[in-house]
Amino acid sequence: MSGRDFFSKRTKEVSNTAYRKRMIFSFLIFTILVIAGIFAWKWLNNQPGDQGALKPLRKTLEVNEKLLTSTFDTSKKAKIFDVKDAVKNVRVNGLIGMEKTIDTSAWRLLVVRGEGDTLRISLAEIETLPKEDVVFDFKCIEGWSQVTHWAGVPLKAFMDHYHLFTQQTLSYIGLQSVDKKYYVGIDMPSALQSQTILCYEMNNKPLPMNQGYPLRLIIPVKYGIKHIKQIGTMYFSNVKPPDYWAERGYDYYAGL
Ligand SMILES: Nc1nc2c(c(=O)[nH]1)N[C@H]1C(S)=C(S)[C@@H](COP(=O)(O)O)O[C@H]1N2
Ligand SMILES: [Mo]
Repeated sequence: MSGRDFFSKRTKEVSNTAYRKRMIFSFLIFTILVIAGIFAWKWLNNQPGDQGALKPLRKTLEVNEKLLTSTFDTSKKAKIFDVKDAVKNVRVNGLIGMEKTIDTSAWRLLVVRGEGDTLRISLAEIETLPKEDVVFDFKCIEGWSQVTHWAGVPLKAFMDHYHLFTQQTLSYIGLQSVDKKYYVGIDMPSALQSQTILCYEMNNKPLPMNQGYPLRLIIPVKYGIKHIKQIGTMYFSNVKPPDYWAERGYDYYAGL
């Protein structure tokens, strides 16, 4: 039939059998799609977990991650605020792996340079290193943020001081709380970024115990989950160090 005929016949009533055929056909397609959907859902849920997310979902996260990290500009900085904008009542959030008290005379930062090769560094020693202030908008994935004021030694300056040069060529830094119950992995470009500090002061005073005394990480290009408090151990690796919140399904990089 010509195009013209076709259009002129469009409004013509379809016969009962043709109508029924179409109904059955549509219904079949619908049924097949529903069944395919159910199977896809079952398949997804039967997939093994991978670091807290179902494997195919974790794969999606990893693809996103590749896109983001390949375009990640290591010179990218967080916005810096004026000290007078910093809040005095700093929120306390997240007390996983936090000791109630820490004996500073006994505390040492353990820096694992390699297997069987660990530096033990006191707080007093860390305090002699170049100190930087960081005032930035601290953001938690729970949805709150506040401008806060911290100070400590830039992680890059710290690593240079202890001649951790080959370690800087590895892909990640792993950090664990003193009791090892909270732990994070940080990609090296973000760790070496100039605003990242090993922090021992808040509002010009020693860190309060529940804010991470004696030493915490402040890494303004990341969400709060990466700002580990009460650091006990630091190590370096080319494989992703275990990460407390990534294991529970959050994005490993948690970048802003
Ligand atoms: N050891 C340890 N560090 C931690 C956490 C934690 O539970 N334990 N929580 C993180 C989260 S989710 C946030 S938002 C910040 C909160 O830091 P604050 O208590 O100084 O506000 O600490 C991070 N560091
Ligand atoms: Mo958080």
